[in-house]
Amino acid sequence: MATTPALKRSESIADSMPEALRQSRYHMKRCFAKYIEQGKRMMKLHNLMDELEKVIDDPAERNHVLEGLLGYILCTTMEAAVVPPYIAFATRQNPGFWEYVKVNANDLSVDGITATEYLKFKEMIVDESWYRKHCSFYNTFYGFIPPIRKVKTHKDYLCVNMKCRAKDEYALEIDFGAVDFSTPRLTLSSSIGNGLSYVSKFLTSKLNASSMSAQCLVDYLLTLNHQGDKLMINETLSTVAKLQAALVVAEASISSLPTDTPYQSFELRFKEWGFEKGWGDTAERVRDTMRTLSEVLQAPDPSNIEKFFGRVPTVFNIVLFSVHGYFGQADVLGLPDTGGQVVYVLDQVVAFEEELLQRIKQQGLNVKPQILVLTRLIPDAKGTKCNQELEPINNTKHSHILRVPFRTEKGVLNQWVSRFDIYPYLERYTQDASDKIIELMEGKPDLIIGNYTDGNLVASLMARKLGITLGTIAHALEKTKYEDSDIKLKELDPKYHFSCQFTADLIAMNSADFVITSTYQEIAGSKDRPGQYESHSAFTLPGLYRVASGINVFDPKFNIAAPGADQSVYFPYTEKQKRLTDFRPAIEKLLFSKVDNDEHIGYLEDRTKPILFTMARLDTVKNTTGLTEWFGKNKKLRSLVNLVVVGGSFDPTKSKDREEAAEIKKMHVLIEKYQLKGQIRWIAAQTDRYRNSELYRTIADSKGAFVQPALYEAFGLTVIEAMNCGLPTFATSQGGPAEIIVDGISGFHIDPNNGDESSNKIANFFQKCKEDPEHWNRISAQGLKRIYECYTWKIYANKVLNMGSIYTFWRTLYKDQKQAKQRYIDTFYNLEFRNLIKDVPIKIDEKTEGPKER
Ligand code: UDP
Ligand code: LCN
Repeated sequence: MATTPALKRSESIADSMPEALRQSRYHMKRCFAKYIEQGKRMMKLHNLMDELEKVIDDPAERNHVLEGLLGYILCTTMEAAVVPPYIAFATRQNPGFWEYVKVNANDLSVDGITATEYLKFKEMIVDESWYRKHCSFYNTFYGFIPPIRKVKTHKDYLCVNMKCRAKDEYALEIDFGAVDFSTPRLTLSSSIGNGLSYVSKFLTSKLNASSMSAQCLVDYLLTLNHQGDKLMINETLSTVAKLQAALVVAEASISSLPTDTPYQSFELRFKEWGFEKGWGDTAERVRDTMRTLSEVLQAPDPSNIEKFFGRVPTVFNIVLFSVHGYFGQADVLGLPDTGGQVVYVLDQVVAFEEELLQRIKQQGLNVKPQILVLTRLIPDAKGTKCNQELEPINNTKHSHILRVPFRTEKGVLNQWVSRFDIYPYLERYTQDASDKIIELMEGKPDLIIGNYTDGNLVASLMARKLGITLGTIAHALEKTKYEDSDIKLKELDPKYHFSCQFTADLIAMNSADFVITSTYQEIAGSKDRPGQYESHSAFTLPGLYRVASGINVFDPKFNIAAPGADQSVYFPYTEKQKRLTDFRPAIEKLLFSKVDNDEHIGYLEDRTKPILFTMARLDTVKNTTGLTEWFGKNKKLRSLVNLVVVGGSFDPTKSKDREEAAEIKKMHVLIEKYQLKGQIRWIAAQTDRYRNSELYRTIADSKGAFVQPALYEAFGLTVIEAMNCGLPTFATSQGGPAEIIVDGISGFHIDPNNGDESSNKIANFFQKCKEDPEHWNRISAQGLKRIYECYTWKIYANKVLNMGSIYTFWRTLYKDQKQAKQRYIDTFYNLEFRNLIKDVPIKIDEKTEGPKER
């Protein structure tokens, strides 16, 4: 479509749409009549466009309409709810900016509506379709349609109850915005995700605005301690004036000392003046930190504020929650539900510990940091170490995995539980885990970080209980992974328990002091696609509750801190001296032996061809079967390369994971259907990251490429692993990878919904490499450059620890509002979440062990 004009800055869709419709009134009357022809339903942009195409069949005429304002408005439409005679549009001109309008199809009149009104339209559609289904069920089984009040079963109740929802004036509506009105907000889409730097700016104006706020900073510094030992200042310096004066004296006194004089040599004198440890390890560092604080107190500015908080000793002990399992350091990757999150958390701990040790040394302190990763202890550990309570974390000195079992009324639960069914165990787990943590750490941690819905919920419950700063990491918010997962609640809930999951997500994201994301798109999407968090701003779970304001993506709590890949494992194929040559014979067999066994099936007839490689858990959303089908269909691609797929296992009856079993079956069907034997090698899930890294590099030796074809990928660690190994990478345009790779430069984007286009793009690459081998080298080198510039754990750890420090102060400034919001969250948790988990079946163990519940 040709480029269309945007609205003037001041114009809303509601203002401009009447004129846009007037300009093409004849066509629009017909088009809107067509939209409502089929009655109540939801329409996506492509449905709206398809209908429009049918109505205006002359392409020139159609282009004329679409090139105008109307085309622009339609293109900003994310979805439309058709409830004759109205069509309600949910439009989004820019990330985070939504506007809702309704158009009367009879007279094309336009009215702006609120998010709530729009959601009611959606509910009416769902209500009607359920009621219809309900009636037909009764008709079939009982030969009559029930009057609305005669309900027998719980299901009936829900149906009838839901029938009334859209019209129910008192239906439950969740509005976090109403209890969160005083914290400052960003206003530009481009600033979203830069919370840390904006908090420094907001702090600047707050500290500038009143002497009260500067006193808050002094009061905050007075609270700092490590296990009861005061840090930075003591009560002698209890006011801004006293602190400022003492800083001048202290700075003057150290300026005459050699820069490397250790703190201990002037510690006693400083103590008399009211200073405690924590300013630095040497005279130079102490002086610099003091100068920074003096400048902040004199005339605050964001860079000094950020620098000062980067140095304040606030965080020594961190607890990370990554609850669902299998969580371990060996033999777990590729097991159901165990993917990138485990890799991320373990690498994150190593990076945190290194950064903490460096900071503590520079603060002049003699403190051992402690990091605990809390996960679930699974007695039936299937040969992994997931039944071991305490496990030191590799490549760290002071960090451990602490496993605490799930308990039910029958005692300890022995078996693995899918992440979708995990909710009933979490409250008791929080209690048990908190007790263990406090025992092991001999006190409270300074920072709690949750991972994924379950870990975030537990982290928020514990942070609330102990009054600790909370950071959350979603990894993947399930809501956007499944199309229309909100209004399809009734259909999806029995399988995925999304009602619990979305409720838990809302609780955690609203409890968090800061939210860590891997990419911008995770928060606010792109021009055309809403972000994962953004999709929680307004939505409805018909029959449960309506969310008028779930999260605000302009909240400065959002921060992008992208993970890296362990570069001692994932290094370029060109670093010959480091290559893990011991794996060569095993990898040779893995790729090329001709037998089928438990580890691999299929074979590669022509081993001189480059290898097209993919590796992922065998989830539907990973689309490994999609890639296999694209390959099967594309003759040119098949002539150029072999396909190697790592993922899942081969016997669907043995898989415990619902989605995996279906995908396994599909893989077998595709191999048969496209006669792929001889050109495909399907390798079962791999659990050794060292061997995997060598596998990536072996594929690079073959001048092959990595493909990440997911229907949607939140971030995609495999993408950066492959790029770290120097392997040219094709990755989905849907989600995080689109931000990691600059298309055509450091790799390629592929559209998972357009298999032909994607497989041709891959085939063209290999064709081009055949003609110009330098092409392969260029993409490989650019991929590495991109990684080194943006995706390393060092950058990550520095950013996140700065967050821990600055948000710990920030939350004290908004204490009252935070408390009010917490009360709202508590109510939501108690009255909604606790009820929802009652519908999730508790797993029955074949054998249980451990103390029985009295
Ligand atoms: N992985 C693995 N073996 C497999 C499949 C995946 O070791 O059979 C690893 C992969 O190397 C990566 C992680 O699991 O480190 C997957 O992370 P990603 O972010 O790509 O996806 P997720 O599984 O978290 O959705
Ligand atoms: C979960 C996912 O789905 C991936 O996209 C991420 O890379 C992984 O977690 C680590 O954050």
